Amino acid sequence: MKSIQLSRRSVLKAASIAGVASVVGINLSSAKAAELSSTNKMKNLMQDGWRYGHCRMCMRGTCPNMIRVENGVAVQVMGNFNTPTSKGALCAKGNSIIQHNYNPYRVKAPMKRTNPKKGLNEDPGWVEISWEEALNTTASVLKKSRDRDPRRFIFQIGFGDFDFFGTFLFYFSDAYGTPNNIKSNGTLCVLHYASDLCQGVFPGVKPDATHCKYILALGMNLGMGIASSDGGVRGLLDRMYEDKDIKIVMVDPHCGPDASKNEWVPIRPGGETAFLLGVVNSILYDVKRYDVDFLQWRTNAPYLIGPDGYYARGKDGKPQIYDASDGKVKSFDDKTLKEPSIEKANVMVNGVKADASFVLIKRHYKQYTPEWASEKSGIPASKIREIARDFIDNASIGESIEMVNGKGEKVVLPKRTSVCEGKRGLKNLRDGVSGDLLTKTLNMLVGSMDVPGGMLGTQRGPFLSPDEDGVVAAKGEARLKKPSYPPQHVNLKEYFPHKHTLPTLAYKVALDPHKYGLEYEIDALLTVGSNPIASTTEPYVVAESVSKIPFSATVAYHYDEMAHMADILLPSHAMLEKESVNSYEGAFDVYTKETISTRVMMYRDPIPSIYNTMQPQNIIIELCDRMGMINDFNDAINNTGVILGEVTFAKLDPKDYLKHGKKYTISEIWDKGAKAYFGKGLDTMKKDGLIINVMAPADAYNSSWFKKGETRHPIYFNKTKESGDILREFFTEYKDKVYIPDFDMENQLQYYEPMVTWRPKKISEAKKGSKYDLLSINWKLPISPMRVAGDDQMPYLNEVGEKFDPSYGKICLNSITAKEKGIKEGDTIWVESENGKVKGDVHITEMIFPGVVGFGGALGRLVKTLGKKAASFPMYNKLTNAKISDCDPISVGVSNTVPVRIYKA
Ligand SMILES: Nc1nc2c(c(=O)[nH]1)N[C@H]1C(S)=C(S)[C@@H](COP(=O)(O)OP(=O)(O)OC[C@H]3O[C@@H](n4cnc5c(=O)[nH]c(N)nc54)[C@H](O)[C@@H]3O)O[C@H]1N2
Ligand SMILES: Nc1nc2c(c(=O)[nH]1)N[C@H]1C(S)=C(S)[C@@H](COP(=O)(O)OP(=O)(O)OC[C@H]3O[C@@H](n4cnc5c(=O)[nH]c(N)nc54)[C@H](O)[C@@H]3O)O[C@H]1N2
Ligand SMILES: [Mo]
Repeated sequence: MKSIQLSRRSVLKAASIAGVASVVGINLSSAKAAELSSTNKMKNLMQDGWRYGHCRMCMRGTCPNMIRVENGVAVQVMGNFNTPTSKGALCAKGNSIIQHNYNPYRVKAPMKRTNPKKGLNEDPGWVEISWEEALNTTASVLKKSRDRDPRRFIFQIGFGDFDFFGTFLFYFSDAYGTPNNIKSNGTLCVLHYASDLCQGVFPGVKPDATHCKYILALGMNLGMGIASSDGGVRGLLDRMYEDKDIKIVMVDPHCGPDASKNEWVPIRPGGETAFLLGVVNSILYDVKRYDVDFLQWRTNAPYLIGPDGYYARGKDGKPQIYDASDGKVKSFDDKTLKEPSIEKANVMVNGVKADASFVLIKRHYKQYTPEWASEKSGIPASKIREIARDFIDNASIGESIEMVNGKGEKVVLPKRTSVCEGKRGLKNLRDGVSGDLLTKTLNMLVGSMDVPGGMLGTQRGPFLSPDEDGVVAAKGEARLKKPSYPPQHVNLKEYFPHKHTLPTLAYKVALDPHKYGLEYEIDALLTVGSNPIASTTEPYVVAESVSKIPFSATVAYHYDEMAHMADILLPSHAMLEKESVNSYEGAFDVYTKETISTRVMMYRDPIPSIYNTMQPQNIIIELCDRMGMINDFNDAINNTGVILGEVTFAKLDPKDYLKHGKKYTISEIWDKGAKAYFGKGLDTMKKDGLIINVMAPADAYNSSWFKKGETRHPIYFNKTKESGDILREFFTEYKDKVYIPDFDMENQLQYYEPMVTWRPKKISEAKKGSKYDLLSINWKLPISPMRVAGDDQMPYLNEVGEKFDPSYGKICLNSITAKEKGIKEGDTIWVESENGKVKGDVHITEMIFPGVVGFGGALGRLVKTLGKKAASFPMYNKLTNAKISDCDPISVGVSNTVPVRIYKA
């Protein structure tokens, strides 16, 4: 039970290798920060009551800021102007951070519930208690549960407190010994499988906007729609308005900020995979140009495939390639290989007839013409052809660029400048992984992976590594974890080896675990900054399940839905009161000139807390101590390493391991981690605020770390097929035992295929005249990306939202649809799906596809304890569901777009 396999951790492990290497060999210029912090301007500010910090008003948290404190009160905030990435900018969220501190709806002291009845409409009857009582009560229940069976406890975290999430992920559940570490952030955020499969990275890939010339984006923000100030958006705007040599095409049912400043190609929701198939088809059959060299040497396109759909292997067990230079079939790593053929068909390998995988790919995608794709997506065939041609014409196939690496050598790297990417709008659909894999196919057709101008992984440096077949080894969610019975984990992850997270399923199982084959029941829950009631789907089912768990405690900032259902509240410091370290590993939107090679380690010097609250990490450490598991906790850190940011983590040298019998504070732990990682501890960070680390340009590209032919990207997704075949065998063997509602094995497993096939789905079939005749969508807004930091409560943000964004908290309809339904601007309507209904006010706009009902912002609350305003917004997540038959079968992401009908309220 001790060594739970969690995908993120293995990626973290690999990341640490990259991290260490990037510190060696690379121009480490932390002296720069020291120099900057000693300038007169900064010195004067420090004397004036300013102190270093970094923002966390969204989950990025990578904009260093500064806070001025007067008589213990935070009175002013600004960005840290010494930061090379954010350059001292802050967004609206960042500017509202002081309100986060003085939010009147905070939990101000430890609380105990006196009303035993739990429910969203029950008054918990909070009574203030001491920290001693709160910690001892929680520790004693958790200890009892642990002694009985550690699996009976759920530890649940999310992005609400990303300071915590980004530095604490697994320790407590590892130390406790429960497999039930649940993250609420995932079912509506399934971004990861295809990037891991094709590029071996987590959380994903981003365009290199320093060099790229053409971005084809589906169902995503490139930055402006979410607006962090950490550098991506600025870099992109520079490319758009100064260099003027980048073309950005946004394929989306809704025209957000990025689309409005570039080309918006409106699409009917559900037609994304068809559109991408049409583009692939047009490249292969109209344009007929692609990066042959890349396909030959950096993908598995030449690998010969046998009649069973798998690599045809030679006598040595290795995949085989036909060498067109001498007409021989050779193992993929044969040193004499000169001209790998991607076109060879009907060649004999070890007694079977085989074709190069690219031959199969061309054959398979032949059926999906732009005319066919047009009918499914609502995008004209001529537009699909134009996009295919532009994608190739702008790709710079055959070009290269000279750069310097960390050893000071000049190296020549391929440069490819067309990229395709999708995010939640593409991936959170029934066929989301299929669509995502097609975006990778497009990038592989032009060779724009891990090269200047291409799609780059979050982890950079010598990160890619080949598996035994010479193809990128997946490190996270695309790595197959063998299915098994009986399930151990309350989210049934044993059946879904490539899932992201399954919080809603977990709470359904927790309601009746034995029905699902679990050998235990759930009797305790501890949550930090996570809210599966509001942020996932089927809120009332989750709430009912949470209410039935005999004991739950919440590390609470404010009285949100999870706090409302808890027995004990362990009040958390607000953002500014929390000490924190974080590391900037690259923007979440695009890489730009300033950000591509730069890592910034940042520190937050906490201001004195105003209420009887604690630093969340220290609450957990206190609990460990009181439960007698401090040694297990220390071991968990020694085993995992110290997490210093989303993907940066430091493995301690055994001589620096946390010692048994000693209770460390989180600051002491970070200090050790920072020293191990940067050779400098919290002292330096306190003094300088930042540690800046600049990589040599070439080293930022993974392709520069391995040679041609040494690590190939899979354009033929044999591993996806393999997972499906292994699952089929498993589910067939256990067919009388495994219980999953709404699960049809063949229907599910057909999606596990080596090449993408179009399949109709609920939303692509929704028709005029049927009960649910419209389609609903939802998007993030710059001022409300999620519920992180109580964004929906901040008066300043609500004011900015309502003043500047007409879609803020509104239900958007195209004028054609509004007219058809007899609805006017400002009318209050019900939006109803088969899962639930939501009421809200209408905004009529041309910036949405006709027939689509669009919800602006991740808003809406089911409790009134966060103020009237937060509770007044429509909550989109009531409309969706976590039925396996509606989710993506591989990532198990919820289909975030559903058929709906509307009527006046
Ligand atoms: N409708 C809709 N739903 C979405 C999304 C969307 O765009 N629209 N986005 C999805 C995505 S991409 C993700 S990653 C998930 C994220 O989902 P979660 O990981 O659950 O994160 P949040 O809902 O942002 O925040 C969780 C809870 O923490 C509370 N909180 C805020 N600040 C603090 C704090 O300082 N400390 C503590 N302890 N709690 C705090 C919030 O009020 C909220 O109730 O949401 C998903 N859900
Ligand atoms: N600054 C900042 N940046 C962040 C975050 C943050 O908190 N702050 N959060 C991060 C997180 S956790 C995530 S997951 C990412 C998410 O980043 P994105 O995926 O970019 O975010 P969304 O706005 O949820 O969805 C993107 C687009 O999908 C479209 N869409 C919705 N439904 C459909 C559909 O059915 N079809 C198509 N084609 N499009 C559709 C919407 O109109 C919207 O324009 O953002 C990350 N970036
Ligand atoms: Mo997310």
